[in-house]
Amino acid sequence: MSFHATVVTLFPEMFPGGLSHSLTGKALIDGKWTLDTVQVRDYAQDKHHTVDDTPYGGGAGMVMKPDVVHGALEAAVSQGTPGRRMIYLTPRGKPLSQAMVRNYAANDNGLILLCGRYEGVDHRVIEHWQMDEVSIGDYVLTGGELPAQILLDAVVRLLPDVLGNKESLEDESFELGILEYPQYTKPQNWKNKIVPGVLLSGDHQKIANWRQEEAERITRERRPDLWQAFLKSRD
Ligand code: 6GU
Repeated sequence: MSFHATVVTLFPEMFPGGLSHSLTGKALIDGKWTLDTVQVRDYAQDKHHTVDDTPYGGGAGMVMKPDVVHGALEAAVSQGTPGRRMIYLTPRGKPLSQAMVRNYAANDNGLILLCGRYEGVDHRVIEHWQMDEVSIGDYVLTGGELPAQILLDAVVRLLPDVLGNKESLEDESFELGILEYPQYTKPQNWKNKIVPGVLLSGDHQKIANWRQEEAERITRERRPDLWQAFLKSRD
């Protein structure tokens, strides 16, 4: 039994999309996780296959109908092991963090991901299924399909035996609470830009110290929010 993702969407042809490449694609082929989709439109109730309607209270755009989305979610639930968390991708959601990703990856059963389009989904369905509402950041996209792929990418790389090198996991930004130090490779001189000498010194302690200082400096400059949390975690 492996981690099973079911994506509920009006655009199933967008999947696996980016997830069919690189590490996540290899892991998919190797059966370390599985993916299926549910086409929301298949659960429309009328001959025109209507999936949306105007919002109560007025305003722009359309809202995905609760009965239709509910039917699609019931189908999704029946396609996997009981006990999967259900996530609604929406810009109104809680911002996705590495801590949340770790949590989702720890549930062996997998996930059900609902992708909103238009102005979103009737809120009663979200409440009924007690879904987590998750956003990938403070900007607006046309739908939840790309966010669902981003969330799955972040989760799948944490599944057992997906990432070759365990160390690269432990060392990484967000696991440590700060951003990563800059990296360099050959040639040593490129367009008259020289690789920092300490990296060629062979002194592992000096290299580790330099990298730590660089990581802290860049975090202080770019992410005062992470920096404050990092300082707090140290005392
Ligand atoms: Cl999850 N959905 C949409 N439509 N826009 C977003 C988002 C999600 N997260 C950030 N922007």
